[in-house]
Amino acid sequence: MKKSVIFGLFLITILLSACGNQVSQQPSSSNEIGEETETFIPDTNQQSVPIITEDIQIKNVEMKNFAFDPDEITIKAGDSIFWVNEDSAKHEVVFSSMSINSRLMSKGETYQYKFDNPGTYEYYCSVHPSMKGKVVVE
Ligand SMILES: [Cu+2]
Repeated sequence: MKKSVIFGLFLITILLSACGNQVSQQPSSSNEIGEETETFIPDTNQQSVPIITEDIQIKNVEMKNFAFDPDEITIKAGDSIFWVNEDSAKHEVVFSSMSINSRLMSKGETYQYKFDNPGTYEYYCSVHPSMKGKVVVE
């Protein structure tokens, strides 16, 4: 009798913790922004939505496992990219065509750049030249 009660409590604890994990895993920092913008576009009820939030967007690019994620990203002119270094190694965002660089970024450091002009902008990491990324500005 006692054993079955303890076992039952044990099961409930596992189930609760499993549910808790699923809930906390769902929001991803990089997906959140994308999902928000997708829900904004088909919304024809624009009366309550300020016009500014439609036009200004910041998209995340993670520097993870010696790669940019996503390595190619499309934004609109006036949008910004927000790079976050998730690696313990240092990384640097370098746009050779624009003589722009983030300087070396340690883990947790971020760099943001606003792209005003349409075009395709390739970049790389100065420390790891095989780390390459592309920003397409429409
Ligand atoms: Cu690097």
